[in-house]
Parts: sequence; structure tokens; C-alpha cells
Amino acid sequence: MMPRTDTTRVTELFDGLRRGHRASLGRALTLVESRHTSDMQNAAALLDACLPFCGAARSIAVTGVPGAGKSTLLDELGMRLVGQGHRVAVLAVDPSSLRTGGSVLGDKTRMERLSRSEDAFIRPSPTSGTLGGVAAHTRRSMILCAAAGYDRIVIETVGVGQSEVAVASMVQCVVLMLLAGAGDGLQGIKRGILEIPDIVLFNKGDVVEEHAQEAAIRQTSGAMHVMRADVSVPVFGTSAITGQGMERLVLEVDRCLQACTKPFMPDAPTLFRESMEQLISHALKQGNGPFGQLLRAACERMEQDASEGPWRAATWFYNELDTKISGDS
Ligand SMILES: Nc1nc2c(ncn2[C@@H]2O[C@H](COP(=O)(O)OP(=O)(O)OP(=O)(O)O)[C@@H](O)[C@H]2O)c(=O)[nH]1
Ligand SMILES: [Mg+2]
Repeated sequence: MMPRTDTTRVTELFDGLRRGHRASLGRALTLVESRHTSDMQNAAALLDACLPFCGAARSIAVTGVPGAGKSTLLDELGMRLVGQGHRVAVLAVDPSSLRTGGSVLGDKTRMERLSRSEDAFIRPSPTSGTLGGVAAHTRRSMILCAAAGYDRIVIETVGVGQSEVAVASMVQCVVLMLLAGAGDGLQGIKRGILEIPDIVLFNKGDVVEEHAQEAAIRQTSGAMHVMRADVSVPVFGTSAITGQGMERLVLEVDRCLQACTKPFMPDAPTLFRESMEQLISHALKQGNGPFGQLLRAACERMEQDASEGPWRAATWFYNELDTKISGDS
């Protein structure tokens, strides 16, 4: 049976969050991360209430290898955005979930000025897997932060794997951070990565040799030009420490957001479909849920009966699901 929504709790959170109370936003984010069935119901009600208040926000992702300088750069970028009158929320996303509390602390210390700013909110990545996976989690957090009045939602993601691509597809401006001469030269990076960004930075310009930095920028610009002839992707050097290239970064991000035709949030049917896909694919990976059990049963059938190949097992799974759903209705 579907648990009831705790209307008082949801209303309290919603009111607090809309009034800009940090604690309410923090609790709301924790609520949408929860996998307790009763919390899920409340989270859904809260998200539905928040969705209409998201329109003014814009989203940016900063992605790159571990240690590229994302957090340090975000401290600088965030402060500049705050200086322009924006309210900035930073969400750290870590799909590998390999990071320990130490790094979360690292994120906060690397964003020292931003974490002290009244107009900024920093949320480290959740420590455990969340409902529906990384992308679903990001979507939900973005909605809450936007409804709480943050108009620049910045997502820090590590690496450039499948989850980052999913996260990148959700934002309006993707900044890719690379390091010249650190295997991030064109030889070292997978070219597919270059499909993602709207802006490419070569960071740590203060310590990388000038000619190496210039060569990396030139090569990457050239490759971009060939691969994505229809768009002009700025590629330039930065230093999160000295501030080199930061003015340009603020300008390019602004330009990108202005040119972006993608809304901050897609329409409700798209959000619903996306959410269902994420939930189902996540449910399949959870061993003890109903999907996981069915998946295991299908695998056991294959083990016990050599004639039960993968396609037959998949068909069996689908039919079982169909029967269950029809039986329950
Ligand atoms: N010299 C120099 N060091 C930098 C620069 N940007 C960051 N760093 C240093 O690089 C290290 C890693 O920086 P972070 O900002 O934590 O990097 P990150 O990409 O957020 O790292 P993860 O979150 O662990 O993936 C720190 O010691 C920073 O001080 C830069 O532009 N120049
Ligand atoms: Mg970081």
C-alpha cells in the first residue's frame, strides 16, 4: 500500500526552503536522497511543489579528472557569480562513490570563500547510492536548490564516464577541465569526451609550461573544429590559483547560458519518463528489490537450464513482470 504523505512535514520544508532557510534546504536534500518508502512519498510531494518555482535558475556542470582543480576553480567562479548578484548552489556528484569523507571535506575546504558566502550553498555528494542513481539524484537536488532561490546551480562531477554524460545532458552549460601534459593531451583523452562540453579549460596554467599549455589548447581547438564544425567551443587556459582566464570563463559561461535553448527543466512528461527510466534501471541493479529478485530468478533459470539463453531469459523476465503488473491491477 502506498504510504500517506506527511503534509505538515512537506509544507514545513517547502515554506522553509522558499524562505531561503539553509537548514530546510539541507533537510529537503536529505529527504530526496532517502530510500525509505515513506520518505519517497514525501519527497515526491515536495518535488512536485517545488517544480513550478524553478524557472529562473540556470545550470552549469564542471567536469574533469580527479584533481584537475574543479573545486578550487568553482570557489573562484562561484565568488565571481555571487559578485554579479547571483545566488550559487554547488552540488558535488561522485558516481564512483569511492571517495571517502576526507574528500568531501576537501571539496568544502577547496571552496573556502564560497562556503562562507551568504549567497552560496555547497552540498557534497551523498555518501551512499541514492534512489535512481546519480543522474536522478542530481535532477532532484537541482529542483530543490532552484526553488530555494539559487539561480546558478553548478554541478561538480568527477571523470567523464557514463554518469557524467547523463549529468551533462541535464545542464545548460558544460565546462570540461583538462590538464595539459597530464595524459589529457589529445592522445590521452577519448575523443568522445569532446562531444560533451560547451567550454574546455586547460587548468593549472600557473604551473604548466607555457608551450605545453599552448600546444594542448591548439590541438584541442583543432580537434573540436573538425568534430563539431557546427558549434564554436572556446578552449583556453586557466589558473584557479592566480585567476588567469577566470574573467573569460565568466563571460563564456554567460554567453553559453544566453545562447542555450534548453530549459532549466524539461516539461513534466519528459521529467516523468526520465525519472521512470532512471528508477527502473536503478531498481534492476538493486539485488533485494522486486526487480532484483526477478533478475536473479532469470539468471538462475539460465544456470539451471542450458537451453535457457539470454534472450529467452529476458523474455521470461518481461512476461513475469507483465503478469505481476496485470495481476496487481
Ligand atoms: N598550481 C595550481 N594548483 C591548482 C590549481 N587548481 C587547483 N589546484 C590544486 O590542485 C589540487 C586539487 O584541486 P581540487 O580543486 O581539489 O581538484 P578537483 O578537481 O576538485 O578534485 P576532485 O574533487 O578530487 O576530483 C589542490 O591541491 C589545488 O590547490 C591551479 O590552477 N594551479
Ligand atoms: Mg573537487
